[in-house]
Formats: sequence, C-alpha cells, structure tokens
Amino acid sequence: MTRQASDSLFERAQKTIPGGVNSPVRAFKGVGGNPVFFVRGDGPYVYDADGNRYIDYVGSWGPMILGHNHPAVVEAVQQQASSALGFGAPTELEIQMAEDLVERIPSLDLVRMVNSGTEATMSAIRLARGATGRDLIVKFQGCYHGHSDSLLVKAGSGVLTLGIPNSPGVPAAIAEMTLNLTFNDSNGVRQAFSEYGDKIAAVIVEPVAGNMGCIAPLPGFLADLRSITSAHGALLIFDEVMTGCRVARGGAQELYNVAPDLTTLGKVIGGGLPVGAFGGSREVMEHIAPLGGVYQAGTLSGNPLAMAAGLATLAPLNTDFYATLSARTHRLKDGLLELLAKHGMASSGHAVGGMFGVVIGASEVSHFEHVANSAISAYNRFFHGLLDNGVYLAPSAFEAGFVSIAHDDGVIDETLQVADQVLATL
Ligand code: HOZ
Repeated sequence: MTRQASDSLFERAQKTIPGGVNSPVRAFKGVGGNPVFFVRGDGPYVYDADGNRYIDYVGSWGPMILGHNHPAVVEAVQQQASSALGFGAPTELEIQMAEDLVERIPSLDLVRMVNSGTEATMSAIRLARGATGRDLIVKFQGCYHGHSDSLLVKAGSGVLTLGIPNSPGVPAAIAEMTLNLTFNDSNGVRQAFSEYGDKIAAVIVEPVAGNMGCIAPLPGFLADLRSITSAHGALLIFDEVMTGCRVARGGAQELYNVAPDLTTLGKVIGGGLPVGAFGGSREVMEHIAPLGGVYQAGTLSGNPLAMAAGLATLAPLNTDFYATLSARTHRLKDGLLELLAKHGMASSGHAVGGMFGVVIGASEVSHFEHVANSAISAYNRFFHGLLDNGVYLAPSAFEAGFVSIAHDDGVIDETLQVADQVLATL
C-alpha cells in the first residue's frame, strides 16, 4: 500500500500548521511514520487521499457510533443547512437535545450545550468550585479531561503519547490545585479526603478510562467515589465525553448504576460535529449564569447544525442497539487477545459498550502504570502492520478503540484475519 498523496499533504501541512496537525496525537509521533490524510468515510470504512480503504476503529475518536456517512445524519445536517447555519440565539433543536439527554441520563435535570469536551469539563470544574466554594480538584493519573489548565496535570491521551505529563504554560499555582490519584484505587481517594476533605470541590473521573488505552472501573470503585465525595460535601463529576451514549443508552452511569452530581458529554451527542455539554442536578446547575453567578458562555453553543447531527445520531440508540454493539466489540477484543496469545504475546484488554483497548505486554490493566510499562514498541509495530493492510487503529498505545454498529461480524472477522497475518510477521 502506498501513501504518496498523504505524505505530500503532510509535507505541505507542516509549512502552515504546527506539526502539520490540528491535534497532536494525529501527528503519529507515538507510533512513528507519517499521518494518513483522509478524504471520505462510509460505514465502517475510511478512505485516504491515495484511495486506500481502511476498516476504521478510531471513528472520529468516538462520535461515529452509527458508522461514517450515515444517511439519516447526513440528511438531518443537509436539511438544517438549507434553513440556517446558526443564529447565536435560541432554537427548538436545543430544547429537543436537552430533553433527549435529560430523559436518557436521569442524573441530569439541567444541561448546557458547549462546543467541545474540553469546554464541557473546564466549565464543570468552574461550576464545582463555584457551587462548593472550594478550590481543590481530584483527578486520576492517565485520565484526560481536555486541555484546560486545571485538568492538564499528569493527563492521558496526547500528553502521554508525546511524553509531556505537565504542560509548560500551566501555572504552578493552578497545577497545585489538582490532586492526582491512581485510577481504581479507592483507598488512595479515602486518604486524600482524610487529609484535604474540606478543601476538595470535586472528583472528576472518566468512569471508563479511555485516554490510557481503555480501562474499565474495578467493581465498587465508582460507588466508592460516590460515597466518599458525598460524605465530604464534594461533587462527583463523571467525564462521559467518551462513554456518554457510547457504552450504554444512559452512559457509564447507567451501566455501573452510580449517579454523579455533574456529567460532561461530547462526541456521540454531536454525531461528528463539534459539540460538548455539561449537566447535573438542578441545585448545582442553578449556579450557572444567567441563573447564578458562575459564568460560562459561547457564540456557537447549541449550534443548529450540530444539534441536528446529534439528534439524528441519538435517535436509534436504544437498549438493543447497545447489546449488539457491545457483543461485536467483545468479539473483536476477545479475538485480538486470542491471536496475541497464539503468537506468543502476553496481553490484556477491556471492552465496554462500543469502546475497547488491548495492551500488549501486560497481564493485567487497571491503572496508568500498567499501560505505561507495557510493550509500547510492540503496539507500534502491530499498528503499522494493520495500517499497511487496511485496518486503522488509534495512532497511539494510549488511546481507546471505537466500534460502530456498521462494524458487523464480517468486518470484525476480516479485521481478525488481518491481525493474524500481521502478528505472524512481527
Ligand atoms: N485527544 C483525542 C483522543 N483522546 C485526540 C483528538 C484528535 O486528535 O482528534
């Protein structure tokens, strides 16, 4: 497979775009080589600038739960585009979106639309601080909540991939307000609260970690976070930007039966257009302007094109949909683990709803250190072998994979056949 057109686009891109990309993980720094430039998507497939076809397990990093170019989503966007692209004023579509989300996710009484996951988590943190009158935030190492200052401390995703755990430009005084603990370690959380309990505004967590590979919560971990935060008057924030409407109809909080005070959303709820949201109980959300003094705003928030794409994507997402999606995702993850074992590579992995991760060179994966100490170079060789044979995984061992409903059993089997051939050559 040749990628000359992608290579020359990358060369051109680097002249006017930092690193040639608009988001660092895309630069392939983690896996080596040049990024692929895409032109078109169709169901489970994406096509690059050279016309090569790939089975896509990135899915725009989550939103493409129905597959690429889904007719109902495309039609909804086209129809809205023919009426108006935006007003910076209210529309009924925003109410429909809020009503849909509040119905799906019972912990939401009120929800505010924004334009990205980063905006959603940044706003939720400000709200938590404003509502509690406290400053400290607890997060977990390797969890990524976007790139706002408070949350860019020992984060996951691109900062892990590029090895910049603490970004220059984040003032030390702000970083000191964030306590970093170990994912899946309830005792660590208890200890932090026994020391700083009356100063902690919130614990923010990806209920299924998706930015250090994919790591499911251990039984009881999320429930422990709920009880510890409640006992100390702190808020619990579930960052469901990835998991929301992706692992279950009502997100990870439905799957694990734990209700947070605040939830952040993005990705699936925008159907591929730039969207984020944060919401929670009426009591907490009433601190947000114009009802309360915590300020947050945005010209493009609730943009009608994005609302139309999101509503069309959410419409078919019922309980049966998730049963099918989850079965396919497990089939893929289990198949990959079997193949890795067959080819003599120890590995471990998780699949939750439409998210999965396989870690090569680790027999157990429940927190950041397990992934950090895994065989990253083996993942990178596997990644390139798959890429050259028409399967597109995330270009970093520290990212989750995403399956869409268009990835039927035939597509999964084709992926496993390719993986078998590639692993035989590594
Ligand atoms: N940080 C994103 C994944 N966790 C990558 C975003 C992108 O490159 O589009």
